[in-house]
Amino acid sequence: MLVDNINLYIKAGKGGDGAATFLRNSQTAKGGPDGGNGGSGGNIYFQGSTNVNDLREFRYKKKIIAEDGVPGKRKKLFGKNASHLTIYLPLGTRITDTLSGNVIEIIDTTTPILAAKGGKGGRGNTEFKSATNQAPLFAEKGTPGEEKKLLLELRLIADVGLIGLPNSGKSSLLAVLTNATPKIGDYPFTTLEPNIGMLGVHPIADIPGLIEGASKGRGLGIAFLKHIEKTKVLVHCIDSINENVEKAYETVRHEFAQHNTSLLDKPEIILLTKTDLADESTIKKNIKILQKKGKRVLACSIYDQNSLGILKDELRSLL
Ligand SMILES: Nc1nc2c(ncn2[C@@H]2O[C@H](COP(=O)(O)OP(=O)(O)OP(=O)(O)O)[C@@H](O)[C@H]2O)c(=O)[nH]1
Ligand SMILES: [Mg+2]
Repeated sequence: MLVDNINLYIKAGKGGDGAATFLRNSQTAKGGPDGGNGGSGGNIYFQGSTNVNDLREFRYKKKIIAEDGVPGKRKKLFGKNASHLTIYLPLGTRITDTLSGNVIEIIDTTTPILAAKGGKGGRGNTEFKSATNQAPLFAEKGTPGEEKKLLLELRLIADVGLIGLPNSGKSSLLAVLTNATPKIGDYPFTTLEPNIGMLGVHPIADIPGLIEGASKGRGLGIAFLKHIEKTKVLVHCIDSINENVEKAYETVRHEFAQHNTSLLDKPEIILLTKTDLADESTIKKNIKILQKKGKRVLACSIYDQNSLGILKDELRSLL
């Protein structure tokens, strides 16, 4: 389970002030009131989106402020309404209004949720003209936009967890299977924090590589295993050119056992990665060795679309 907590301040736009003006032109020296109304301030909406996977963007963007409405003008000109702002959030985001305690959850991609309402535009003095007051000197002010201090929380339970030794191609796979853009590097421990991406409606997470002794704190340790405890399927990535694929497999399984033995019973696909780097006989030999584990064994390369298609189909049918 990946948890993201973010504090966010939002403020809708203020309504534009109404104008208090009087008609003046070459024919009219002392005309009647002609002040227009102010425009309304911009609303802020939340909307669920499957193109957003996490709350990363809000780690730096702490304040979101919508535009103000434009003030009214002379000649009964109305000020323009400000445009509204929509903030896209991943499905499953919980939003708590820290003042009122109200909680809403983003559950679909279709319904925009009004988070902060823009202020109303003030009426211009034209609207206050009456039988008893032909020349009102005043106009209304626009009202302020709503402002809120929110806590955004995302608890994403990945359906698929990509696991394996460091440098076995987990993040590369996440990048080709989903819309995620994790860091990829030709060295161990490129991934320092789990990444998540969506394969259709299914969240997939990669986690930092595990090494022998991870359960005793070696490498980045095994704390990240908690992120994959609730996944439905594990994809155990093993580099095709690893000289001892069985040892690679058992090393990771051994660290699982130290953390939580229930991980050992999870449905698992064993995936030989980077097949473009190995010759066919090595791949065949390694598949044979791994098949002895009694699991489904697949082989793929991020450069071989066909192999990725097979993997995707297999995952879809398991989910
Ligand atoms: N030729 C080839 N290289 C690959 C393939 N998949 C991954 N790589 C390379 O292998 C290296 C490691 O890839 P990563 O995806 O960062 O591996 P990782 O398992 O996420 O590594 P850590 O985050 O360090 O645990 C990078 O240099 C990738 O470009 C593949 O299918 N073919
Ligand atoms: Mg990685």
